[in-house]
Amino acid sequence: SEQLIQIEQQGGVRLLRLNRPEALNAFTAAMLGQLRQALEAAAMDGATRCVLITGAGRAFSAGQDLADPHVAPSREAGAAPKDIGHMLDHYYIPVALRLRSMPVPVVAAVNGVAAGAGANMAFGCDLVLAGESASFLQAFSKIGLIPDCGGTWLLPRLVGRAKALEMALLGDKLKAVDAERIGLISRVVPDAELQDQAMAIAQKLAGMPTRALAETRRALDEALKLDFESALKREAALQSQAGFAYDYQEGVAAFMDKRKPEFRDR
Ligand code: T3D
Repeated sequence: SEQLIQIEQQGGVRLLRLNRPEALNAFTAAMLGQLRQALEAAAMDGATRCVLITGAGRAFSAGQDLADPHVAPSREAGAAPKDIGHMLDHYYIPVALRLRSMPVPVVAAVNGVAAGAGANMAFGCDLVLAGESASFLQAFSKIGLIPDCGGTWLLPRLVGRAKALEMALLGDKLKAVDAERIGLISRVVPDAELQDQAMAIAQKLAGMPTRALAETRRALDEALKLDFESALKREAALQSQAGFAYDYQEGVAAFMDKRKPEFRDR
């Protein structure tokens, strides 16, 4: 079957490339199914220590494919309206949840426009790099929808209510440099350097204590739901587990011996 997600392995990094360039990598059910499978496979593979997601062609992703007859409103008079909630429940939510619960860090290399669910998929990754010509837009409001794929949760936390609502209500394009300025993404780099810089960061993360990195993401996400004292206690519980792990022993030993650590926990 057609490879809507291209998969490559480079050392400890699993590269997933959204691959419907002729449709700006707009998501279909088949593509989201393949993305979910690719994430599951990466999570299962002990040799994969970081996942890098990017797009083929000139876009990262234009979000939901609006030409998909399963979700596009029918133009026939009297036709029953489509239940697009079904698409979210069965395709978008599993992918969004998996991205945020991966046992390894996830890096997005945003190579062009990221719209709607395409943008929010990127914001759900742990580190987001973008090329100078990339842009981000919520797009939903322009077609009568609300931000999904985590947009309502992610945006206010990333950039605060004012900028979140500006993006969600107007739905306008935000340039990569502006996205970096308001703290929406990690960094913007020259287009020609995006893939190499993103891969270098992914390789760096792959060489780090991966389990601790995934637990760090978990601790941060959980802390958002806790009061300060509860967060301190949650940190202590997770830190206690980290302290029993091989990587902590190896990290300290390597530091004392002034040598490069070889982490292996995942
Ligand atoms: O429905 C559900 O299941 C609920 C879930 C919803 C999640 C969502 O993501 S809803 C939001 C969906 N996305 C959008 O509304 C974005 C629509 N696209 C755009 O606003 C623009 O295309 C872009 C800003 C992304 C890019 O603009 P530009 O000027 O660089 O390119 P273009 O010329 O507009 O697009 C190029 C082609 O891609 C064009 O087709 P053509 O004329 O060459 O045959 C365009 O129609 C097509 N295209 C772009 N986005 C989509 C798309 N085709 C289908 N679905 C798209 N989302």
